[in-house]
Amino acid sequence: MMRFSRHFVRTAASTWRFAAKRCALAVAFLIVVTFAGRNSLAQANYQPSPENLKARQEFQNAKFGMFIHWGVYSVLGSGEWVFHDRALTVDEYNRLPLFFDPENFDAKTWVALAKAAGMKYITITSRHHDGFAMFDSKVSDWNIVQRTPYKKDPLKILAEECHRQGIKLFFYYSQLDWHNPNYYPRGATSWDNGRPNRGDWNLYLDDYLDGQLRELLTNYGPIGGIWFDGMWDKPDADWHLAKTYALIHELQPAALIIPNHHQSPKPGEDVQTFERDLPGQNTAGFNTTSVSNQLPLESCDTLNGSWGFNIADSKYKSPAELERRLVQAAGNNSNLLLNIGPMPNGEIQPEFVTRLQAVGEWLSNYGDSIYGTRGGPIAPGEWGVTTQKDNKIYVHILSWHAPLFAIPPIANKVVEAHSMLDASPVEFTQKSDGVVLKVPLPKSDEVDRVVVLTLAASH
Ligand code: H79
Repeated sequence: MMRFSRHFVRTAASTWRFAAKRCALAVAFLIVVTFAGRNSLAQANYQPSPENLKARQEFQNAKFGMFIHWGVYSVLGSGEWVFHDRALTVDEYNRLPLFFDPENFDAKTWVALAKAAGMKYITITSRHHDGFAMFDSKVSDWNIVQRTPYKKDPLKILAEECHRQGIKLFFYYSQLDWHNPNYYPRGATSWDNGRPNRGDWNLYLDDYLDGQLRELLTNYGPIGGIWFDGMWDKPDADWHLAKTYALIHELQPAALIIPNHHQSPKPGEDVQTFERDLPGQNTAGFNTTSVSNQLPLESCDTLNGSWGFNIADSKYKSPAELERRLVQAAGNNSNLLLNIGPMPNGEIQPEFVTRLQAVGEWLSNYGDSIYGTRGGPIAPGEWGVTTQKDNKIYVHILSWHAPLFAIPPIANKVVEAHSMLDASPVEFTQKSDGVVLKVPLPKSDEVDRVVVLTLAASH
């Protein structure tokens, strides 16, 4: 009996141990499967977290952001594509960081300018297509701290200043890389720049790209999100998006993923962005015409014609053009991300500064019709757009030639109308077939005649 029971006990114990081991294995297997599944499946069934949904609302309320293209390419004053456009070799381009020493870079001035312009967030290139990290990266030495005489991390300095001044900071990140040999097979923009004809694509994505994103989402405090660019270089490649997107959402659930891939939004993405276009218009020729009715929208454009500093580009948009652009974006339910390319010495050229300050001044009068609004009830047209907030509709008349201005029917009763210019009342008649506003012709320097309609609460 004793023997039996000892034997039984031993057997039972080893059976239990075996079962426990098996069980642990099964659990481990399940965990692996669940996590692997989470990467690929969870983004497919992506449910944005409450923090993310809140961040989307805040993003939409912000309406106006500053885009900054700044890198070692700025030294040549020929835009951010100079590596490609001059078909330089990697060895040649490797010299550029040696001359990048922005002694006048002052984050306080940059952030103060964004604020003076009425911008609520900044999106800066953490690295562009040259793959050069403008931040302290341990993933490779192709970065500003290790390769330039400047030796500092400007993104760190900028992030701290943004946090101090209450501006959200987003990082632009190019998935396309003209420098790393593991960006292979190469894409549409490739040229023979001295890289070997082999490379490990998985290593590029899983170690290099995800490694740098982990740094950006860990070392700079809470960030607004990641603005991806360059996927269009290899539209059919497997970019391991589910894995990368899951990583971002895991590290910072409120960070928004904003991909500039020119396609319809994919699972895991939080904002749809349009390059040099209002949503759906595709005047640039490479954007998609399908516009999400779920995601916040953003449209980006340049203040002159260039993204990175271009010494030969004097096609500055006037303050009036910029203000109209912002109004049109808002009326299309979109943000405007307006770009400047600072100089290699860290300064922002005066032509940008004065124009941005003028837009800021305009916004100090008209901001109520932009910030916190959504696209209004009337379809945008040649004449202008509408925005709305609470019980107000802002009719932005950008072009009109008669003292009477008619708009289509509005569901709620209009109880009051006034001009934002001087708060003077605007005469109007509302009938079932539309609303007619009496608006005197514009003054010659008037950019946007904003008529504010106050609606009765619906019953
Ligand atoms: O960072 C700025 C530009 O450097 C970058 N995006 C902005 C925000 C940019 N790169 N290219 N473009 C903008 C223009 C897009 C050109 C394209 Fe094509 C036409 C992409 C796809 C078709 C050229 C031809 C590149 C691939 C094929």
